[in-house]
Amino acid sequence: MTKKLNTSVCIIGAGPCGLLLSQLLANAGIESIVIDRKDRAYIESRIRAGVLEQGTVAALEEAGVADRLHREGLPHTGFDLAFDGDRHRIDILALTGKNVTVYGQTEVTKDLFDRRFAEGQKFHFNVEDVRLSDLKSDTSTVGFQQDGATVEITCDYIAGCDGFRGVSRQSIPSDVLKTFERVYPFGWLGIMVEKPPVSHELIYANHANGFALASMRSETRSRYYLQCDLDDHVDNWSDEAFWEELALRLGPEAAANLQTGPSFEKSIAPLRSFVAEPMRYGQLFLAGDAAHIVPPTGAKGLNLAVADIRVLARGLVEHYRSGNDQHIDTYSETVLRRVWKVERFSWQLSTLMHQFPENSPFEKRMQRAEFDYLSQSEAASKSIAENYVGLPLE
Ligand code: RFL
Ligand code: PHB
Repeated sequence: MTKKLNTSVCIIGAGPCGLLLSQLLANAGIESIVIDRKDRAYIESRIRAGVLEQGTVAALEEAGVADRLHREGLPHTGFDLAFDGDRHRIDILALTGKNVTVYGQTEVTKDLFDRRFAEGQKFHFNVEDVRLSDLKSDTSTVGFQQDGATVEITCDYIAGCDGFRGVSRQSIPSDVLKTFERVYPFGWLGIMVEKPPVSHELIYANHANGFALASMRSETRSRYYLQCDLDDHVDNWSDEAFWEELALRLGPEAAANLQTGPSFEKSIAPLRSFVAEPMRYGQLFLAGDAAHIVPPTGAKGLNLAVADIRVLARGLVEHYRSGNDQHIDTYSETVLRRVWKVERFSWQLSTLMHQFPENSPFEKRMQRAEFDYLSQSEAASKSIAENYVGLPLE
């Protein structure tokens, strides 16, 4: 027996991208069904991004899910870059008139789930064997298995919001899809700890032993990262070893304020730059990590995903309201222009702030010269600041 369903937009993936799209569509009276191969509890517990651009906050406001963010989010007006112990503050507010907000992706996801559940959004969790078909015809189909039954959803459009390892991108024929990739020769070892952050603002540090980042989720919860080898393992890092290395890489001034304690999360993430083009194939639109990945150094992944959704939702709403397809027809070119600029920034900041095993003494001097230039030039600092707070939507 096949269970047959129909909707306007079938959204694959209940990460921040898919949830925000379903909310923006619902606000405009457009029906969607969201499917995910995991369940709500699993999705909500994934610890990831922490820094929201002003445009991301505006999108969450527009969606009507920013009340808690405004109560609990921490507005940040600057951050520090450190190089072998020297520190330079990028005053993003003074340089751009904008700020960023520290508010975890887990919280964004919770707020979106709460609202979607309260409004009766249709979800299918724990789906398996998802297949997309008829992408080039007016009615497309998403089929999957759930609790041993076959389900088929027919729809006008499919939103592929299923992350880097999802099925949507793979459903685009290989002679159509072009991919661009750079894999970095190191990872980030991250920990979360119930202790006040070492500094009120983020510190990105390049030390001879490797990169370190001091971040936070609140005034009592800190998030720290260390550059590590790709084949490293969390079991190689006791909390004590982590604290010792972090103190060394952040430098004595910051280390003097470091409050240590038992970590309650420890994981290693690889770093990658990746773009897939085009981001539309027939009735399928790709958005977020399904289409592009940035290394986390610029804090851009979630923000870029939200920017895609703002453009996609605008196009879909216009289609259903007035039959005007101009924005959905230009979706891929429009978002890709911004995607590449954000890829450039994330790659550049990653290149400046990490120790690359293949770097010669010349490249190391180049990194140092770039840091010195940044520290002395308002123009260079402004360029970093305007990218960090978020480039305008196209
Ligand atoms: P997600 O969050 O990966 O969600 C995709 C969803 O799709 C589901 N899925 C499927 N569902 C059905 N069928 C299939 N075949 C499926 N395959 C997958 C998955 O279960 C999942 O629920 O993608 P989305 O929505 O595009 O959101 C992207 C963001 O999650 C990501 O870009 C950020 O987390 C990146 N990122 C950061 N971004 C920032 O903007 N600021 C940051 O400070 C920041 N820090 C980070 C980060 C990512 C990190 N890691 C671990 C990758 C720090 C880290 C360490
Ligand atoms: C985080 O808090 O997880 C975080 C902050 C800034 C980044 C990356 C990750 O650039």
